[in-house]
Amino acid sequence: MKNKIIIFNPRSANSKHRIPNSILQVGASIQGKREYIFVDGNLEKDPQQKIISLCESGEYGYFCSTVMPGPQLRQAIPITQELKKLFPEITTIWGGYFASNQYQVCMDSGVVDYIINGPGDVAFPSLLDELEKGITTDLGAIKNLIFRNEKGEIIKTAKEPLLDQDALPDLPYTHLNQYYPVKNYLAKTFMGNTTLSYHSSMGCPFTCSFCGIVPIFNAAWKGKSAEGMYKDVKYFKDKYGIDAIEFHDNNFFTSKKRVVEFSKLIMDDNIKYWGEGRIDTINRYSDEDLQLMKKAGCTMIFLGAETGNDEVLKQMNKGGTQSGKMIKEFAARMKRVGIIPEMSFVLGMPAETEEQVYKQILWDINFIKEIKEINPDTEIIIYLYSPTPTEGSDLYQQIIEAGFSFPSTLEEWISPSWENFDLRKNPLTPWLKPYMIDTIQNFETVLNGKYPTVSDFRITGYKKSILHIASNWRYKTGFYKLPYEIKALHKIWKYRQPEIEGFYSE
Ligand code: B12
Ligand code: SF4
Repeated sequence: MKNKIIIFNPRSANSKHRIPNSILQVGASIQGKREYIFVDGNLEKDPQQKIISLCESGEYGYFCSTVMPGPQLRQAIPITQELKKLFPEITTIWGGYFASNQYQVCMDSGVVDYIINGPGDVAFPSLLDELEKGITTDLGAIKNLIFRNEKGEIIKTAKEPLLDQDALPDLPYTHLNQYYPVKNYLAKTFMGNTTLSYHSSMGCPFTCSFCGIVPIFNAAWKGKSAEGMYKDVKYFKDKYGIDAIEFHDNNFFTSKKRVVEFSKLIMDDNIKYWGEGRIDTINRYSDEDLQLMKKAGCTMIFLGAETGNDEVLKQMNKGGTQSGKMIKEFAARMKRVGIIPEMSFVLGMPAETEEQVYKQILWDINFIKEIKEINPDTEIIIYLYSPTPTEGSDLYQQIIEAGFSFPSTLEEWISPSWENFDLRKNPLTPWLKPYMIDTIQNFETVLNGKYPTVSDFRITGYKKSILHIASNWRYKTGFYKLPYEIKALHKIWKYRQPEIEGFYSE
């Protein structure tokens, strides 16, 4: 029977691969009901050949891929294209952030048949049921789906409210283990030797106009209960001896009650943890809450500071109550508590004139230096603003008026400049001039020299001191131009940049 399913995770990083939670959750939705295989592009030498061989067996009817922007496109696009050429009868289904946000270009490519738009827990099995029946007239009733109707029009169905996350089936770790040993995904990080990557909630209650998750969740958020999370953590502690967790949630700290309860539950387990949150949300936690979290293992929190400029924060539609003043106070608070704040800044937002764009960049550079003054342990991540189309926002209107447009073919998305765009390193935004990008990148090099990230545990001792001395005069005088000597040291010691490599690994 030709109805087995391939669920593919295209290569997303060069090493230390995280457990592929996206495809695990897709697998969970059909576990025990349908026959499927996981293919992890991170761990296959030649995933294309592997997938072709599977299809040649004649047993597979579906090729399903998760697709994030950036490096995953490099495998997802050519493999899907080749497969459609060789096996046109195989149904191709994409899901994930790229497929959902850039659905038009995916559907126009002629190689993607269906897209799951956001959570696939119900949509994916429902689509398979419909396709198996052989009649596809009811597709419009399936929520979170994008398809072409008989007239060839692209239809985006209604969104499904977020599900009770505790009611979702367990992730099929045992099934994954048949193909790729789960223990190999538990990475050594700056927090511990065996780090679990875990996703405990869906969505985010905010609508920042620059963020790619907004069109998918429309300000909705739902999390697993503290007990539900702890049950999974305990499983990994007992079976694999984990000593650290990276929470991959978009906004882990949304519910204080949940975070505090979870912290109490893991208090004696000797597990460190890291997660992403908002400054204004966590600033509402009391000192006692923060101390309890620290004691339970909360080591570092990734925070979207974005900018210290209140006007620009408004333009970003950051929502909530964040301000430049709050960012500074928060950095000081974290210093007292002993949790490392990892603040990301987005530089290069559009403005009315070129002069204003540059002035804002210089202003933010000074702001970052002030933060470092207040709490030198603060980790700084700098991104260049890479627009994500949250259609309808003022910012979207502004970037379109400024002459920005997205690629109209999948091939263009894998060209080197667009790949860099996805990595938020080369934004292709017309208002950002090369000299501005130089200033930002040179400052970043000097900053990383003076304060190497703690997440790179290779840069310690004398290496740290040499880098510090080499960068100090530049940092103090503001002379960031051509910092070749620091770049050379970074190259020799293979300095890692969390903003490019993502998360924490060797
Ligand atoms: C883990 C992760 C990574 C990992 C690898 C992921 C992997 N697959 O191996 C790494 C660290 C490599 C990574 C890198 C990047 N990432 Co990333 N990443 C994530 C993160 C934190 C978690 C993904 C995850 O596991 N989610 C859990 C699963 C269960 O949720 P899900 O993916 O949404 O899956 C559900 C649905 O989407 C759907 N679905 C998804 N795939 C599929 C496939 C099929 C067939 C079906 C039917 C359904 C389906 O069903 C699932 C279950 O309901 C997300 C944020 C987030 N919380 O999701 C960002 C996120 C996806 N990343 C993002 C980005 C931009 C990147 C980068 C490209 C850029 C950057 N600087 O961060 C880099 C690339 C850097 C590099 N060198 O590789 C953005 C995408 C935003 C956008 N504009 O679309 C996100 C949303 C973070 C953010 N808030 O900005 N990332
Ligand atoms: S708070 Fe963070 S995750 Fe939520 S919409 Fe804003 S940037 Fe995106």
